[in-house]
Amino acid sequence: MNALIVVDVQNDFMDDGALPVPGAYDVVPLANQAMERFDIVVATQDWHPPEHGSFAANHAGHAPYERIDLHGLPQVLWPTHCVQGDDGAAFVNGLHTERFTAVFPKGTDPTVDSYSGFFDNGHRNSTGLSAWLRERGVTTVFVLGVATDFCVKYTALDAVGEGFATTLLADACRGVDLNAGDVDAAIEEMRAAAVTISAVAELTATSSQSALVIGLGSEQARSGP
Ligand code: VGL
Ligand code: ZN
Repeated sequence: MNALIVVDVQNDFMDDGALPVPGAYDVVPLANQAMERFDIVVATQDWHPPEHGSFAANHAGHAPYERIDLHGLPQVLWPTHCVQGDDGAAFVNGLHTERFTAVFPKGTDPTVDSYSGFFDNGHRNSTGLSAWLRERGVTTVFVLGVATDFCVKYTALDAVGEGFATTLLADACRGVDLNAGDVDAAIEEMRAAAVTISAVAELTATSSQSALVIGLGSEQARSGP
């Protein structure tokens, strides 16, 4: 069984949001198109309390995008974003949220950030996503959303770590690119970790349960005859 994981397609990550991801609005129609191909669609939702430790505003003398140590883990300080219940934390208008089978909030613990939809950044607490997927017979996941170089990357890497065959729908992802080249490096890191890099158009138009990917750009495809 396949599942689609839609990562953090929320107002604050859009082009005009509090933590803007350039081109993020382009993800919405591609996410809608991809969701039509899956019976199981899981959304992650960045869902921080106002006192969250990743917010620069909660660290006197620090500015957004500075790096600090947060309780023993490296942390990029972010503009205040995706505060629980605020409009910035809501899914983007026009995203077909009625196709979501389940939503997994993350980043609720103020002491640790949580980029991955599976675990917090310290890998101490699980969101329950792995168990939820396994209970439904899911063995293969497809990942899209924002940001390629943060939440998408760590979600895909954890999916592999949890034993799911994992494909990144790279055209339906956008990144922060704090330093030019971060997004490309993130994609290479995923590829090196056995994530297949593909695109929404490669999902077949056949039954959602048997959605197949040609696997363009995958190591397997490249090492073929
Ligand atoms: C994200 C930074 C902070 C993301 C979430 O969704 O990639 N990035 N919180
Ligand atoms: Zn966040």
